[in-house]
This record gives sequence, C-alpha cells and structure tokens, in this order.
Amino acid sequence: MDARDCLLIGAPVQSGASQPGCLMGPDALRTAGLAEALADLGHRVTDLGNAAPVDMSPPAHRNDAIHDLGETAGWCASLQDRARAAMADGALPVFLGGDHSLSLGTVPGVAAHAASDGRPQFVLWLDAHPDFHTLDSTRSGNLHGTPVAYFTGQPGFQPWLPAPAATVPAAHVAMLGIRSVDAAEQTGLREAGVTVHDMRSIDELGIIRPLTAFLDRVRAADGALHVSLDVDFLDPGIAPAVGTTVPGGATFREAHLVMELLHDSGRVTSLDVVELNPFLDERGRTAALMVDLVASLMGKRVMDRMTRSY
Ligand code: 5AB
Ligand code: MN
Ligand code: MN
Ligand code: MN
Repeated sequence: MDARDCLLIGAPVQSGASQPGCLMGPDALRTAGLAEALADLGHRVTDLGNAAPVDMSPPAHRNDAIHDLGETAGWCASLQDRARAAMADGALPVFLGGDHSLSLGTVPGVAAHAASDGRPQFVLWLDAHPDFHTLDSTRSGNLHGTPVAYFTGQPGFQPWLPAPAATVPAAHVAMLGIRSVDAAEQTGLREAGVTVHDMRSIDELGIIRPLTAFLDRVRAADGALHVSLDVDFLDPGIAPAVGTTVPGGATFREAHLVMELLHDSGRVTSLDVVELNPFLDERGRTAALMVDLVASLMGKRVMDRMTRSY
C-alpha cells in the first residue's frame, strides 16, 4: 500500500450498548499507540480528536426495550457528516469506537461519498453478530445490534433515526466470523440476501476462500470497501475487552491473515474499530491487539515476500 493520509476520528459512543465503558475506547486505542503504529508504516496520520453527537429528540418508539434513542440518533447524524467529509478530503478515515452503533453513521457517510464518485460501496462486517435488527425486532433494545439493517435500507428506522445519506445494497455486504444470530436476524438476512460466512464455514473452508471471493467482487466492480471490525470477531481468549463475548471466535492468526489479505487487496477505503471496552481489558492487551491488527491492515508484515499465491 502506498502511503495514505489516515484520519483518526474518535467516536466515544456507548449509548448503543448496555454496559458502560466503550466511551473510553478511542483513548485506549490512542494509548496503545495507534497513531505511532501507522506513522511507523510511512502513513501520514492526523488525529482529529473525538467527534460529538448532535442534539436530537426523536419521538419515543413503540418498542419499550429501546434505550438512549436520541443520543444514538445524534451520533448517527454527526458521524454521517464526519465520514462523508473525511472521504471528500481523499483520506482513509479510521473511526475509533465506541460501540457498533457508530456504523449507523460511518457507513452511510462513506457510501454517500462513493455514490458522488460514481463508485459502488461494499462493506466487510467482521463480527460475532450480524447486527441486523430493526427497531421493531431488537429484544435487547441495544442499538449496536442494528446498523447493518439500517444501512442496507431495511424499513422502520424513520423518523426515529435520520434517513441514511446513502444505503449499501445488501448484496454488497459480506460478514465473516458470525456465531450468534437471533431468530429475527436469520429471517431478515436471508430475505435481504446478505452473504454470511459463519464460523462453521470458516472451520470447513478456512478464512481465505470466502474473503478472496468477496475481494474479487469488490475489485471487479472497482468498489470502495469499508471494513467494520468488532472486537468480538476475535476469540474472547485473545480479546477479552468486549461486553458481548461469544466463544469460538477468530484466532490470532486468522485475524492477522484477514488483515494481511485486506492490505494486499489494496481496496480498503475506510475502517471502523469498534466495541473495545477498556474497563473489561486485562493490562491493555485487547487494545494492543486491535492496534496490531490495524497495522497489519495498513501494511505491517513480518517478512517482505516476493510473491504470494494461495
Ligand atoms: B454487536 C444481540 N443480537 O441484539 C442484541 O456487539 C447482540 O455490535 C448484539 O455485534 C451485539 O442485543 C451487537 C443479542
Ligand atoms: Mn473520492
Ligand atoms: Mn457488532
Ligand atoms: Mn458483535
């Protein structure tokens, strides 16, 4: 990868989760040396500090489980603007979460820029969960479980959340690492046509084949690629600092391989690093691992290889 202009944008959102702590995520990633790691790789890095939500007071929703709707809607609006502006600057934005509800803003924002460039937007969702609830289907009321339904244009989000600046077709979304899906999500994902590679398919096929198949599609369409990396994509044994641990996640080596293949593809145009809850971490090890994975995605490797073929 050539040297890129990387913009670090903190999004200390925690209104979409039930456990407090994601508020500290951006600072933990900074403390773990994210800017330095990217600068060491030759990238130009600017840390824009933390974004803030705009004021919003949507009407109450009939689903009583939903909490902090106004604050999450305010983040959604604010981050759509920030994401769009960062892309218009020609930069590669790295959004430092914050819970996964931040993708309610980042994905429509980058997709709106891609649309103005006449490029199709693709999304790679690295997560234990598909986050495909609607406001009506969420049982927990935690809006970090809703962004993919929102940005693929599923009905029922307005007027409670702002209209997305642009949507991403469900057929342009691939998910990897999935191992906890609620019944309503199963149905929704199937009907929408999202590509879901669950952990079983990774066990059976390995992680390379599904990923390279998706990257080939992005390349063929000359698409922009947003990567959304949820800490719980990883196995809790290596990444304990997350409120929604699910056993059986990606290993250290699988995760690095995903990042290295993404780097080699040269397609990644924007990135979310989400759900880090430093209050649950052990001596900063999860934050350090997330920084290391972002570095892999941005070109860090142990050995320079002449060629690679699989
Ligand atoms: B995360 C669950 N499906 O709706 C729900 O961590 C979990 O951003 C959502 O992937 C997990 O609350 C959201 C049970
Ligand atoms: Mn552009
Ligand atoms: Mn998630
Ligand atoms: Mn998750």
